[in-house]
Amino acid sequence: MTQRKRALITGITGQDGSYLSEFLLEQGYEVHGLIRRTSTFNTDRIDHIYVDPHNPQARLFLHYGDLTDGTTLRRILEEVKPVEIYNLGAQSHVRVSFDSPEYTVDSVGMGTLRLLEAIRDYQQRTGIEVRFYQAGSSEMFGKVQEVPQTETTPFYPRSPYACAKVYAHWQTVNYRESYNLFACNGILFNHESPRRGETFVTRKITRAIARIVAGTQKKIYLGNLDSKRDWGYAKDYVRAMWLMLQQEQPDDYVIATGETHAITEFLDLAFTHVNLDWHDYVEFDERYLRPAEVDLLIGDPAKAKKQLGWEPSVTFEELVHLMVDADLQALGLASPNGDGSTSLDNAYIRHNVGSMVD
Ligand code: NAP
Ligand code: G4F
Repeated sequence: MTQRKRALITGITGQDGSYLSEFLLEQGYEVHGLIRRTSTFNTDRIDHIYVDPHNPQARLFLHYGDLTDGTTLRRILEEVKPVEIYNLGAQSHVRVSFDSPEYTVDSVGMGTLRLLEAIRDYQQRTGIEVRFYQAGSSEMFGKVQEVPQTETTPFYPRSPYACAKVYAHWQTVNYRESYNLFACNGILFNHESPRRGETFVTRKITRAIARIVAGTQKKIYLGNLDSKRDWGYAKDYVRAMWLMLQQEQPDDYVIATGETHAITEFLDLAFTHVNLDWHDYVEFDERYLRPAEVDLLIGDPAKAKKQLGWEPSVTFEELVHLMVDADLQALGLASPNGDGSTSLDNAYIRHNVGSMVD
């Protein structure tokens, strides 16, 4: 019997880690994930695919560790012996990175270096090739030098998070060129889903809508509504990560939809989906402003399309609707009826919301 391919994922408990785990399990992989020890459970997004490791059917295994702890990374590599490593772990919130710059740079920048060093050492000693994926970000383009952004657009990072991602990007290139490591940078533009962290703007909006409809929230407080993002669906984006590691040669790829939308457009689509007007609910709060903003992101995914055969499968409107539907459903307010619309009783919404905002 041939041995299953073994993958290691840092950040397995995050949005992308959970979708990538599902995807790799479907492809027949044995999946190992690095999880942080926390005082409360942090495995909500992967609980549904976790099987007790004593069960012979188990193919998902979790290991305590942290990207700030190089010793553990080395030990886990020795134990797991993965052939593919996906480095998704990060303090990934841009606004928070201004409050915690050192920790952000340690986990995002130095964490990547620690992992690359561990892989270099492991590969040199064992002769086993390990393929490495680095979760790069469109935030690296920051104050954009070109529209749309491609693999050759110069970086101009505008936050501690983005600076750390640029560092991680170039270390990945450097290990590829210096040590012949099969290392790829994905430069992924914003990607969202019902599993998106609750403090990122899209999920903050869709979650608030569900609570407004439920009558448990009256207003939503947001910062800068003028910035534009190239938003795609996370499930599509994890497929691109895997495709990069299946190529003959390691390379770097922009993964994006090629469309950009303002936050106000997201608000429009999301609120009108439940027959509400966002102007009645959105308030400004300067706490959500950033010391420096990234105004416009729009990626050109032509290289990924040509070389990986990758294309997004979900439109912006579908994405917004599926996120709103999922948050409504989570509160027992609606169930998807297959055509992207909700089976919400609009009279019920008007009744509940009306009584709240009057
Ligand atoms: P996410 O939901 O915030 O997940 C981040 C993951 O990293 C979580 O599993 C988190 O663990 C883990 N983590 C945080 N600090 C860590 C540390 N010190 N050591 C080990 N693990 C740590 O992020 P995501 O949206 O899935 O994004 C995945 C990766 O892609 C991140 O590197 C992000 O920066 C990058 N990226 C994301 C986007 C996007 O639009 N989503 C776009 C471009 C790039 P806990 O669950 O314990 O917190
Ligand atoms: O949803 P955001 O926090 O995402 P941001 O900053 O674009 O970063 C995300 O995407 C990156 C890829 O480009 C990833 F690398 C990164 O890890 C993360 O996943 O903010 C989007 C926009 C910003 O312009 C922000 O200023 O929304 C604006 N915004 C307005 N009000 C807000 C809010 N953002 C948040 N999080 N919360 C607000 O209340």
